[in-house]
Amino acid sequence: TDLFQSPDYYLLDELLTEEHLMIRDAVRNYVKKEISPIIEDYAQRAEFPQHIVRQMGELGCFGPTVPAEYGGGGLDYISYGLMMQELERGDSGVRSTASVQGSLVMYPIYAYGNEAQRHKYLPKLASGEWLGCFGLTEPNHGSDPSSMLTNIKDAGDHVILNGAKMWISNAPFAQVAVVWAKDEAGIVRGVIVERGMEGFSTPTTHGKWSLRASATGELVFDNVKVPKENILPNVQGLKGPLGCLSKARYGIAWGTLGAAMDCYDTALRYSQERYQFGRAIGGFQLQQKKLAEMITEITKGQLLVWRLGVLMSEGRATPAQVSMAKRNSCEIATNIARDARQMLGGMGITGEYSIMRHMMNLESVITYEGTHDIHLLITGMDITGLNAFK
Ligand code: TGC
Ligand code: FAD
Repeated sequence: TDLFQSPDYYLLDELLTEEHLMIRDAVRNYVKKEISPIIEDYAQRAEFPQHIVRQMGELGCFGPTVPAEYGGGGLDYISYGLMMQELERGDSGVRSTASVQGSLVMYPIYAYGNEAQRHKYLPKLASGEWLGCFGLTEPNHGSDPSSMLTNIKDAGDHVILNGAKMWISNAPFAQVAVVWAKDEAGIVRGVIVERGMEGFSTPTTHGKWSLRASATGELVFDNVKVPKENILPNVQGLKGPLGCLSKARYGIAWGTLGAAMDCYDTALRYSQERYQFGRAIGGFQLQQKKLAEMITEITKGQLLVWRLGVLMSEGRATPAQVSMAKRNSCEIATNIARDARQMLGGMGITGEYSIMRHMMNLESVITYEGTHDIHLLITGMDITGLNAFK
């Protein structure tokens, strides 16, 4: 059987256009040919497969919603979602690389940058010639980025950047970092920092049991001189980085469903082939309950992200709607991975199957881009009008 069946229990493919299906199948085939055969090995060795950056660029996975004149795909949000779904079917770390590049680096340069910045950075990021990273989280300020300490001070034709960011995806290999820092008035500004600027370093974070095939690091700024032309001119305040997060969280809502689909497909097939007590384990009610609940949650999740994609393409989706979908997809994917792993018995803990890797990856995904708790509180605030953060 095809390793990459997409569960489509409610015939949701009928909601997609020919173009959507073509894009989805192209990324699905790419993952099948180039990612799945190698990714377990890279994850076991905790190594980032650098060569896939160019490949994903060529396939159009970076900044698919950015207009074509800047190297993007000029596509709608359903296309973007489907790409993230297929990449994360392979590995959450691979999808992370694309989320960061497209939504957290290209999007802010496109949305908040000037023409010179767009032309200088976007085509090289879109093609994968350059890799980017996004620095918001700090060692002491994760869920509450408004308390960040990283700062810029005016020094004539440049600013002096000081501070440190932590848990930054792509950092060790990135040529470009979009960094959020406070100016002397305490206003959050976006700054494009380039590798090679004096005083800028990107130490690698070691010892992760999750997203092992994605490189994570710190960004350390020790009196870095950044030319003023590298400041993003068209946004001020926390809504700058939060606006990028809305795009990336949307992609994660689709992506984690891809990981869930892979776990479901694997467990379903295994349950038909594995015999105990003289029969396929899929014939036992306890295993059927797990599988039936998995496909039910995947189907509900697919409907939610499809509708959200339509609203995103129309420019009508609210950040709180994005939070609900990110939270729901991460939760169901995490639960599905755990159940699927159990269905494989001892085989489930090995790298012979993808499930344990997905399960461990999803612990990062349910934490980054706003933790599970934070997204619940965003929904709570939206429906009650009462702010639980402050
Ligand atoms: P608050 O006062 O609520 O908002 C400040 C301003 O921002 C606006 N806003 C948004 N705009 C666009 N999109 C969103 N999602 C927005 N959320 C809020 C808001 O309207 C306001 O605008 P204005 O004009 O009034 O100034 O801010 P707050 O300080 O109270 O914070 C609220 C909170 C807790 C929800 C927010 O800080 C938050 O989301 N915290 C979680 C932090 C987070 O998600 N960090 C992620 C780091 S990046 C990452 O993890 C990448 S992993 C990538 C990968 O590898 O795939
Ligand atoms: P904390 O904020 O310290 O939270 C600890 C616990 O407290 C959590 O359970 C949280 O839900 C809870 N909590 C916090 N506040 C509240 C509250 N008000 N009410 C109730 N509970 C609360 N960041 C970037 O900027 N760029 C990246 O590229 C990036 N990549 C990442 C990659 C990985 C592998 C990981 C693990 C993280 C990455 N992050 C990145 C950081 C990520 O966004 C943060 O880890 C996340 O926002 C949570 O922050 P924290 O880890 O400091 O946890």
